[in-house]
Amino acid sequence: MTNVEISKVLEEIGTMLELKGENPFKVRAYERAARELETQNESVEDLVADGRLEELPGIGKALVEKITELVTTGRLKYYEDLRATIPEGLFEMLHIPGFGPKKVNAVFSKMGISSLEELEGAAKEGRLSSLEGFGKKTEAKVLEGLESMKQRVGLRRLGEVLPVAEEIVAALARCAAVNRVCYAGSLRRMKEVVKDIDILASSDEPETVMDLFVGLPVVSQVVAKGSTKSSVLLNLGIACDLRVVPEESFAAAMQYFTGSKDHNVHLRGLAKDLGYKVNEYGVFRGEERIPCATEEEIYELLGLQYIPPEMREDTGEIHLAAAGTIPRLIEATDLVGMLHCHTRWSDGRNSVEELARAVQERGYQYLAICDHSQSSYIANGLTVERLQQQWKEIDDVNRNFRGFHILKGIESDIRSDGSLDYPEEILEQLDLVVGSVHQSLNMPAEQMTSRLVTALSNPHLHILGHPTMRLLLEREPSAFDMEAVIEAAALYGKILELNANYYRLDLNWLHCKLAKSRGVKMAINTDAHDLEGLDHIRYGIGTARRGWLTKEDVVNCLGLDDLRALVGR
Ligand code: DGT
Ligand code: CA
Ligand code: ZN
Repeated sequence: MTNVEISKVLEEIGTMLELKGENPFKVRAYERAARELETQNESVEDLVADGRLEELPGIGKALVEKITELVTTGRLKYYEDLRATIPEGLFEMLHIPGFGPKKVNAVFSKMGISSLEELEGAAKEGRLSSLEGFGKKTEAKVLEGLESMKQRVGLRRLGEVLPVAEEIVAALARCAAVNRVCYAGSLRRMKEVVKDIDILASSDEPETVMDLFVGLPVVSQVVAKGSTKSSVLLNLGIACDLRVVPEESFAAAMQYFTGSKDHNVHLRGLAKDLGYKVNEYGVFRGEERIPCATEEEIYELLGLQYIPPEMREDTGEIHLAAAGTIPRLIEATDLVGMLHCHTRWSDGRNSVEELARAVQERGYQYLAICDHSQSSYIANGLTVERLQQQWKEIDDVNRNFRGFHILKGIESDIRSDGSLDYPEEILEQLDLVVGSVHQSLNMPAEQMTSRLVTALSNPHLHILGHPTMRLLLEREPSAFDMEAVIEAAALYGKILELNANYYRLDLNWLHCKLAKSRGVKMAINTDAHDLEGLDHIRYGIGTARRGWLTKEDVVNCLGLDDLRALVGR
């Protein structure tokens, strides 16, 4: 078991104890132990094997026993027994935004509510607000949260789905009976959240391909199996459709099933005016098929430049294509620097050196380390003293690199009044200041707008981090006037972040488009807390392309000297 897996179990025990209203000290002990193991460099399995587990801070005898049982048997009786005593509905309630274990315990122990339905009933009847510490506002929030939960059932985040789709495509591509295979739909358009996976293959032996498809290990249930279309449910919890078409239809089918629907409707109208018919089987003039081997040929036939899938949302791209002015969208290889990453100095998993090596190996020329600032004590934010120690380490590590440079950055909290988290004389010594809101996310919209505008007007701030604070399928964006914030960024010459973490993708693609139209520069940042997090950059690139961004719009496409000049450092 990995450290993260073990720490998840401990964290869940903490949550379950809290759900049961147990002693807070006991709850904290598990939470603390979970954090300790998660940030441990050494493998917990090794520590158990060497009998050194007890040396870790906050890990007493009882915890040693439990962790040992867990890593040696892969199970933990205490955890399983605890879980069996808690109704499943209480776990579901934890997914309601703003509804933590304490509140769940309150409705369960005081009102006997143990399911989402009962909770909704109580809220609708106004009974919830009579509970101590609840009130009308909480009640309204619960209803709102339940509503948004219903909407997100059956949706998954891009970053959860794309790797699985690639695995399926790769497995099909290895089959000799398959000519071409690709995923289409919202996934190919790199939409941040998708409903299902649409896969398309061309083959003369569709049955062989379908047999292979329904037997893949990622499949949990076969819903329908035919020779042209099969539908399955994936372990991931969403559906996947495979359509197998003759080779001559492949390009048209790709175009059709990539969507979006609005783009296709617009395109078909255009085709009709030119005397063509375009559908999923091909392109036709009357009864005659016009051979098109690629999507490029289809667009060309209609007098259009090729339109990248990410742009196919019918927000003006067809006009650009007709005028021949589709921009060359940004690509992952255009990025030369990685900004906003975390190390062990705050809540990341790696040392400065490990992170820098990994970033260099991925082909970048520089890295800005931006750990959390002092107010973020939960994330182990840096006091001035620790920040200065980190600078020393960065200087030392920098001496070991050629053709690669580590910048001293920070992800400073933006406090409720819009101020940053360190005195000026510290801020001015930093190479790069990202400012982000992490607390008081729900202040009134006007107040949040002025908080962000104040931060943008601060001469020491360079980048506004994850501006809306949303977490996809989990937390709604904070309410504020986005136009005003973008205007302020333009006025003060500040950079807005496109946070590439697939839980965030913040700014979203429409905001990116808006920012670009106001001449505001963006930074595509992974906000990585471990090495795997560096690879989330592809989701940021996808979102940037949906927002029509080119490399000229993105500051980490600049060489180091140009970037320094831009931020005045
Ligand atoms: P989602 O909701 O994340 O699955 O989004 P999409 O875009 O993948 O939607 P989906 O899976 O319902 O359909 C895949 C593509 O097939 C869609 O992007 C366009 C095409 N399509 C599906 N139904 C229609 C339709 O009724 N009319 C047209 N023009 N295109 C359709
Ligand atoms: Ca789809
Ligand atoms: Zn942050």
